[in-house]
Amino acid sequence: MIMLFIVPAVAQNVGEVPDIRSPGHGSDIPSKVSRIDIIYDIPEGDPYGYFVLFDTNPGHTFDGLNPDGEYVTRRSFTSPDFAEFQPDDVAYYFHIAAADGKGEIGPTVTAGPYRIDVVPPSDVGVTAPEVTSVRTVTLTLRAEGASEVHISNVAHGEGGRWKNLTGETEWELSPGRGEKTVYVRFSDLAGNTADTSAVITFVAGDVDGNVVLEPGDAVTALQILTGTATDKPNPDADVNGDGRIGTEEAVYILRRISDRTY
Ligand SMILES: [Ca+2]
Ligand SMILES: [Ca+2]
Repeated sequence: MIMLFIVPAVAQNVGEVPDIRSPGHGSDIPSKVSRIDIIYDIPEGDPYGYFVLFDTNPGHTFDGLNPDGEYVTRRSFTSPDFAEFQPDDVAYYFHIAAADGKGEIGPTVTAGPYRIDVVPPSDVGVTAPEVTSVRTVTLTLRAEGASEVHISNVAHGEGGRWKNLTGETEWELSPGRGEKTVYVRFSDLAGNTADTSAVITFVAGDVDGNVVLEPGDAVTALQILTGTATDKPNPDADVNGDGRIGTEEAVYILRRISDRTY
């Protein structure tokens, strides 16, 4: 037979531990700093020391039967280094109760969650057209455990802006022809990053927009010049940046074709 006793509430000799805070961690904010420093003030009563415990449980009560955790006498405590558990946005809680000189334990106070994330995004990738003659391309992005993405024509994490991660995004390639590298960096909320990239070849002077540079493009450029073109030209075929398709484009196209460098 199991007897359950309900202990009547007695006046406790020590009060709740006040002003529990972490200098390095905000509550409920993911961080890659894998040790949590905690400081606290002196409770009312006559505290001799403190029972303290970090775990992933939002609720805990220290009492005479269950004084687990560690016993410390100072007013600060640092967690173990949680990095060894490779937490990927795991919530940790800090529990504390003061004890008086007779070992009587006061009320338990819990602080947190303190979210620790040391795992960068995984399975990252970007899919893009290999060849294009349109300056704005669609990128398909994928990543596990990422919330933001930085895309750049310059380098990973440079010369662009961080945006919320979406599965697809439009991206404008840098000016000029040839191979363009698009640098993609993914980040989680704690700032752990993972990089990937795509190489896209931009075909300049593709007036008719079929992504191949050929004599027909020069013909179309000349038709536009003489006002006899029937189809709208690809506006990104403008190679000299004057906003029009004309002689310069026709000359460029014929020269590129003869060079066999597109
Ligand atoms: Ca992560
Ligand atoms: Ca063409």
